[in-house]
Amino acid sequence: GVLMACPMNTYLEQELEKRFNLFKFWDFPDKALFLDAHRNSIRAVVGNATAGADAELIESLPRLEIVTSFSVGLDKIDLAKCREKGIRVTNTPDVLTEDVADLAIGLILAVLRRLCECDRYVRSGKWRRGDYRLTTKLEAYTHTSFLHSDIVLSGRKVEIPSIELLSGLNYHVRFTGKSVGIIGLGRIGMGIAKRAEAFSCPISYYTRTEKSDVNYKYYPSVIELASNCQILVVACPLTEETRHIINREVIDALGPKGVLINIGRGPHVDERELVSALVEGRLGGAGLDVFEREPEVPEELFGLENVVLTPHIGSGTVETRMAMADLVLGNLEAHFLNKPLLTPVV
Ligand code: 8YV
Repeated sequence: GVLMACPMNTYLEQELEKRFNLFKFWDFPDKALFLDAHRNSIRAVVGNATAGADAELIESLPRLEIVTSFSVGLDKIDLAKCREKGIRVTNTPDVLTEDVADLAIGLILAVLRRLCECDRYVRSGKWRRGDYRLTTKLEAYTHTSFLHSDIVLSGRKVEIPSIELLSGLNYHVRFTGKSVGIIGLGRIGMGIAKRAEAFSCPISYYTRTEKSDVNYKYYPSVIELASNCQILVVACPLTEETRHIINREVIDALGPKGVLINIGRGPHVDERELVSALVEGRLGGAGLDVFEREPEVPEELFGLENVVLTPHIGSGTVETRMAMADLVLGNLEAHFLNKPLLTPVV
């Protein structure tokens, strides 16, 4: 038997149903009763970013052999417990890297160019009715101090007028050339860096240990990174060490001209602090795909046009979700045929 921890993907569910005796945990409101009846027939758990296998579930399944996660993040799986019990663990790396990196760039553009506000403006009929408050705000930069900075475009260094990001990001500002700081320079972080390079952005990063094989500027602390970039992107795994890695101090270092992008996990950010900083205009803006208590999103954010909110869709394209499902199925098949796992973690 295979236990699916929560609903995640219809194709995966159908394929699991074809191949295994599939139990859908959410079909059984009384978990204890369910486990009493089926604990001895479950040999695999399929989890994701919402539900995985904690110590309690692992302990209650004496015949559990493998936990396959429909996610690259493993924060919902007790890896130490799995190691201790000789339970194998797999995830879905690589196949989702490009989509998550794409979304990070999409959120940056959406926040800086206020794409969602613009869309709401057109749909509301204001443009047609001649309410030009939004479109004139676009040009409001003429009232602000103009700075000049050198940036490299298409390999050529050119002088281009640019403005600083303004307090509370009340203006539509350029992405090209803005400095981007990345927390975590793994597959996804590198994908974001490569894309931001194409926008002529100076890239810096924070990881526990400096990378010897990249030319981006390294900062040995998140505070230093945040103090030296305009757009800060969270792209590291969620661990005890990285929980609330974005705290008040970091938010203040990023400041009223800075933008926070989170495509990692909600608990990377102290959400109370983030909300108050945004509401008080101490942070320029934010693009958030993940939240501390999904699907709960702080309602204080709903009225802020310098904030863009998406419902944890980083890997959510047809192509990637299909590839992730195939990896889960491939790992289960390999395991039960005694073959090497495709993407083993434990
Ligand atoms: C998914 C994710 O959204 O890979 C991860 O770590 O968070 C996502 O890909 C999730 O697991 C889908 O069910």
